[in-house]
Amino acid sequence: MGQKGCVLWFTGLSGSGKSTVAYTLEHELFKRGNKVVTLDGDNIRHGLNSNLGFTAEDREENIRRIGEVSKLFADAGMITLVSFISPYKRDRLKVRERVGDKFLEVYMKIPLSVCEERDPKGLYKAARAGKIKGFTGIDDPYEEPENAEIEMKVAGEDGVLAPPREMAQEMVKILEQKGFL
Ligand code: GGZ
Repeated sequence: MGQKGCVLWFTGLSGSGKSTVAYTLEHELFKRGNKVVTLDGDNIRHGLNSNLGFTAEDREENIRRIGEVSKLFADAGMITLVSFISPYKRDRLKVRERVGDKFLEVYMKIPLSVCEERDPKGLYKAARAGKIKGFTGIDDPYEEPENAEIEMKVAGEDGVLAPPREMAQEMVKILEQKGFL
């Protein structure tokens, strides 16, 4: 099978499609017979990190623990898909240094206006209304990656997203080219 463990670290705003693309990619890799695991808010923030909120300190600790867990999985040979906003550059850099050359950053470069327009859980609306404080992109910063290995963008000015399956297939190609598959 020739698989090498790695961490595919999805970063981007809430509603940018990180988890959708990660789970679509998980499915594609599973079909190919690869060993793959996905970490996201649903399986981490409700369990291992259930004592953490959204202050800068808590986000830092959230990302640190997720970085350590993803390193363990990658070192055990798993393709490890990780989907968190991870808004602070410094925290992402620390994980990158800790994981080493198995680390690939995937920036879901979707404009705030598009994420806010989609607002699948009504969180942006609540943040604008002041019902959620410190919401990323509204009153807490998102520090954009400058050298992400992979960038997923909207096409054209109308903000149309490529279907998740196309993005996932593109990522499979990139993983092959980089020698992880
Ligand atoms: C950002 C928040 C916040 C605040 C709750 N800021 O769309 P979602 O709902 O499912 O994704 C968001 C998720 C972000 O958790 P992460 O662990 O990815 O964040 S971080 O990497 O910054 O630690 C959103 C929800 O939690 N959510 N409050 N204030 N997102």
